[in-house]
Amino acid sequence: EVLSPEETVAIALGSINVSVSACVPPPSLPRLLIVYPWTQRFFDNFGNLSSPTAIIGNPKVRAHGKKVLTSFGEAIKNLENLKATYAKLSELHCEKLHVDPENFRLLGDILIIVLAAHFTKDFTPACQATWQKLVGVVAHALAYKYH
Ligand code: ZNH
Repeated sequence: EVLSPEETVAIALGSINVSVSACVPPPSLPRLLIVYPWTQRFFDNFGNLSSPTAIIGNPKVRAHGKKVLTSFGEAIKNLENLKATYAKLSELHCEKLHVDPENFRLLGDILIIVLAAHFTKDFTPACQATWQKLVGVVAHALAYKYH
């Protein structure tokens, strides 16, 4: 079964709305810090990150994860103009935070795993295909100022 681009975007938007409105805490950032522990070094001012439980319960991690997901939502509203939308953030991550852009890809894959775990059979291959594109263009736009 082949979905139109409009349908796949609608599904993508739908899943963001569902996860936000159902108040599911966006667990992508804690998962990134647990699965790829070296990413913790960017957050050494966030307090206790000594175990998966500490990371999941850490309010700063939670708040920052929400910030990142909200910013991700902005991407969906500005797909036509992503580079400009993320120009400032790209500069921040490159020049001030020194986050290797490889980490944007890792976070994108984590987000997809989180969505798959949450939406189970509703997260169809077509839906995944849309999300893979979305996290790909977001990572690309965020890495834009790294040259
Ligand atoms: Zn990031 C910050 C987004 C990824 C690290 N970030 C940030 C912010 C935002 C973002 C919005 C805020 C800014 C201001 O405040 O101005 N990110 C984002 C996105 C993404 C990201 C969208 C993807 C998708 N990051 C990331 C990663 C990492 C990071 C991957 C690592 C690993 N960030 C970061 C840091 C910071 C940020 C460190 C700072 C924090 C604080 O607060 O300190």
